[in-house]
Amino acid sequence: MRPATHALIVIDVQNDFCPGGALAVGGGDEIIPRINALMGEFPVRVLTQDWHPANHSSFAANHPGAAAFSLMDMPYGPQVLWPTHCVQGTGGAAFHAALQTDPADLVIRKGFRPAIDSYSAFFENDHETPTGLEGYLRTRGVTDITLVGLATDFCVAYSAIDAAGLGFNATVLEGSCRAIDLNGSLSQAREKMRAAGVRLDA
Ligand code: VGL
Ligand code: ZN
Repeated sequence: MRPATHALIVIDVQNDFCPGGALAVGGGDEIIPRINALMGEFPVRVLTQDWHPANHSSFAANHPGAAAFSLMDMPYGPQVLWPTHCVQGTGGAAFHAALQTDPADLVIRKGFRPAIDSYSAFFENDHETPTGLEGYLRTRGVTDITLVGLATDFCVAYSAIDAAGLGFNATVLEGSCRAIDLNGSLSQAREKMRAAGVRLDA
């Protein structure tokens, strides 16, 4: 067991990000057995859930004529327009059935405001609006955060970079993540994580 100050954050292991889902990440379900095992090693365990209303502004379908995976300028910066995914209360938004959710201390939902996306578990895409996770972790005395889940180059990377920026020791276990890799986004995300002081481990 790791020290009491170490938290595991499991990012978005939901049906829509796994094979057969609306925004499937290749091999997304392969990481689940290792994540289940990791949960037994950490005294603090948090799951995140991408949780969008049907009218969410990150969905291409809500912008007539816009193609999925195109970029749109939002008041908070450029935003990828995604296929409709992880709609609140749908099967696609549910955790994958193989993920053990009982060991989780906290489930944090993000992306529920229609006008703004939230890749990071800590801040929405304006890099300002907090999710509340920082307060939870600090009040539990957490100093070290290990991140796993989906997708490496979006929600995992944004969460890890924010964790490092907030002063946590942040490690991403890349073997327990899978990437979308949209136009080189994986190599870019790895560069940005390294530059932010995130440790990348297998
Ligand atoms: C994610 C795109 C849109 C993720 C969530 O979990 O990485 N990516 N919403
Ligand atoms: Zn999303």
